[in-house]
Amino acid sequence: GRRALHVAAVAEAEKTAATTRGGAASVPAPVDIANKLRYLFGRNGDYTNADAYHGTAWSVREKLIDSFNKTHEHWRKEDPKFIYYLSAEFLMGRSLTNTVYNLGLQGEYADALNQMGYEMEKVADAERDAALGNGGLGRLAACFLDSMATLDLPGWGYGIRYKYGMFKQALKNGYQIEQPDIWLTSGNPWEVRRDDVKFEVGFGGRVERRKVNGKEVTVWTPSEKVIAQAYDNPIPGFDTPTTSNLRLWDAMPLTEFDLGAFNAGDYDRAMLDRERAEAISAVLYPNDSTPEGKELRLKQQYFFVCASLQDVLSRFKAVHGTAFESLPDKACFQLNDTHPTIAVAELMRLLVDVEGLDWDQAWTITTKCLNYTNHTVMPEALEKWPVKVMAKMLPRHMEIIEVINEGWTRWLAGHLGDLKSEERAKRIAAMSIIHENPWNKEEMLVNMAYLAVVGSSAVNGVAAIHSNIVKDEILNDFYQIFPSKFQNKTNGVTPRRWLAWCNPELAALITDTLGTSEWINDTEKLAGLRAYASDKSFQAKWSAVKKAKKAKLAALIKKIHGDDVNQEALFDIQIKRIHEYKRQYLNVLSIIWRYKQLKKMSPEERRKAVPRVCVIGGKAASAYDMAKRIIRLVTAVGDVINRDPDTKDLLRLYFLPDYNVSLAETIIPAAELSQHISTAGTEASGTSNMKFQMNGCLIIGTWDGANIEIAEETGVDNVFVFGVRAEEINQLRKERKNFKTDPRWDELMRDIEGGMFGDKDYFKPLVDSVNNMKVGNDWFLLANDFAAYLEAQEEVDACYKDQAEWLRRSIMYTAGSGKFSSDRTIREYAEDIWHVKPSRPSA
Ligand code: T68
Repeated sequence: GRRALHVAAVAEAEKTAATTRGGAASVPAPVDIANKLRYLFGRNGDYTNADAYHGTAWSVREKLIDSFNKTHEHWRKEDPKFIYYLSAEFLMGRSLTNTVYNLGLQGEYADALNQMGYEMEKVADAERDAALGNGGLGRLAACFLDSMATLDLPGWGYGIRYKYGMFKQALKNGYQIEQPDIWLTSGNPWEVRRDDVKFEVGFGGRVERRKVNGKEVTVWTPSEKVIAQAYDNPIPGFDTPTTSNLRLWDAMPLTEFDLGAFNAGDYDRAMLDRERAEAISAVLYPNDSTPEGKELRLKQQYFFVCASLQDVLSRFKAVHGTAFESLPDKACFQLNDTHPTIAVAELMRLLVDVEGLDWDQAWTITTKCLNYTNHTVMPEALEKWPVKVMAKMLPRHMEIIEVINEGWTRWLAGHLGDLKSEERAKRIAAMSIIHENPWNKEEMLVNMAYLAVVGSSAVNGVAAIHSNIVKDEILNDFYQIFPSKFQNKTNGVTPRRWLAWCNPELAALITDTLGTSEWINDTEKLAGLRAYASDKSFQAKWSAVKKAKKAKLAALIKKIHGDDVNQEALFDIQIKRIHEYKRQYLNVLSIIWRYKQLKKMSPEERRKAVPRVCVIGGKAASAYDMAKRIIRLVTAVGDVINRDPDTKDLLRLYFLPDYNVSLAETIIPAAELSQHISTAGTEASGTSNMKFQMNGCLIIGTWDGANIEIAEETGVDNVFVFGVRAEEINQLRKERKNFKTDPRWDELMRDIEGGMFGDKDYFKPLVDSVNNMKVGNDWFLLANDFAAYLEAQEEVDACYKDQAEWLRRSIMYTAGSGKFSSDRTIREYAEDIWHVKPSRPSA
């Protein structure tokens, strides 16, 4: 069996010497994998796939570290300007496949595993996702790291090493339940703990002025201190010797270093301290929209920002001493949303209180170093911390923010000097970083977005329409004052993970057809596929790949739900966080409508219908009640449809639990239609839309976020666009009360309310949320877009019946996806905002 194979393979391989990307001769991969299993895990032959994964990963890790060391030696010598991407989330997913492909070791390791009796794909499947993020924002950060390394840009990510990442979602009787994501238990081969890199981070306490050598200094004495311990996660670029870094911080108690508490016999207090410290990096907040007003969340934010800034300054000082005026030539920071915005105050504190610079000089440096990306249009989602909370936890930072705000409002008063005093006071109040809570006049708030704008050189949105909304609405007051600060940087995704590695069959066909694999780091070359869009023999090959990927998804559905699905059916997918504004509910309503139509049809009519397999997946924030009801509606409707003998061959609906990065890598290549149907003006960009596009999946969507740019690149006529436009939304919301709903809509509401899918009472609030116009409901205008959506779905069916046309469009999607590589996005950030240049180590 496997054991004999394994022994033979190792013996055979021991005779030959392999060469790694680093150039160093090393033991052949099968021997190395066996060695890792033998000496790190105490195993000897007959491994499970999970064992094989660990052996392989620990073997690959060494090549990765060689590459990392070379890169950083090079960068140390060159001393280029660095970009530091500060993000509370990095949704990395799995690393094995990505690492071997990016390092060019795929063949070597696939062969090694084959010789040992294993399959790379199954082995890779044993890896747990690193789910240190909620959704789009966290995955964007991960794609950016891949592109930064691939483009040889000196840059690191900085974040938190959460012990528990995004919760695992399970279904129990069709309801979401959350389970902890215990991802580190079997060890993490992709990280390196840096025992020599740790910093103190303080909280609370008091602030005093003291005279030191005749100069007044501010001294902050925290009441609580923890240690931030660095873990490095090497990030391999593709087709380059560059391997950069994601440095994540783990929170540890100070008492491990000061055993005083133990000596004093205060064992339990010491243990409580440990727990309190470890809590800081214990868990990712699973909220992807509403800001979490908890103190622990602010602690997390300050924790990683404080450690990261100290780390950067200590490296800067090791080379440049205290010449801080040149800091902006050596370092810049991108704030991924407002989560790291305390960096504005922390950099000021480090420069003024710790390094002794004057305020004005420090302010110039700080604002030159920082930049801010906004990811949301929803005003309630913008972070605001109560002054009381901030003053207690970060007393010195609160003072600094007050001083920044005084300077800012004073400057504004001068700048707006021409306005009448009443108007001027109004404008200043509207832009004050510290302001009243509009819902509770007693409470003062620190507006983190305003702090980020005032403290940054550049502010950007993440798609063209979104950046315009940022300028014209969300931050319009600031835009009027600093028009040139505001930019657009349309998101992108890495074509490595999201096309080449997750869909190697399609990648091979593309490479074959274009005669080069250069499209993997020059996606504009995909445009060459346009010439083949109507070519019958190419269409046949294209379609064969899609079929093979659909078979894999069908196997997954079978594994999860036990059902066989019709693989000739149109695979229709909506995967993303569950949110009212993303309107999964609208999708379900159209599925119910389709079901009802099918029920009414004669057998002949049914024969003409386009069969569909609908898949919905996504997590609901644990406290987001309405989102959880939507999940239950999906599973309840699926239970009815999937069992109905009249319709089950023509329509299925499955909720795929625990949607995450690795599930996306299976689903996206198999998708034929994907849904991006947010209310116009609410989805900042979307990034899965780009992944689907790359994989030749047609889109049904609203004129929102990056859908607009995707449609422009693909050809607007190739996309199923429907619904009201962002410009109309405000007016339509005002007219809500007079809106006359479609009779089909009314019928569906009655069906759900009447218990067609059971759970009447549980679904009642869902019906009310979109149906009770008198109290201003249906905020996301599902009813307004309903008829247009059904019409667009009919167009989808008509198009699918014409497979030549469908395939032509599918090819046009991939051909038009060149713009949406995160390489393009990162090049734009590097040129327009960071002013960071590539620096590649020699191979
Ligand atoms: C997403 N935002 C946008 N937020 O919704 C999406 N928020 O349109 C965009 O494509 C993507 O960012 C990348 O720009 C998020 O994913 C969060 O996950 C989040 C997490 C914590 C707090 C607030």
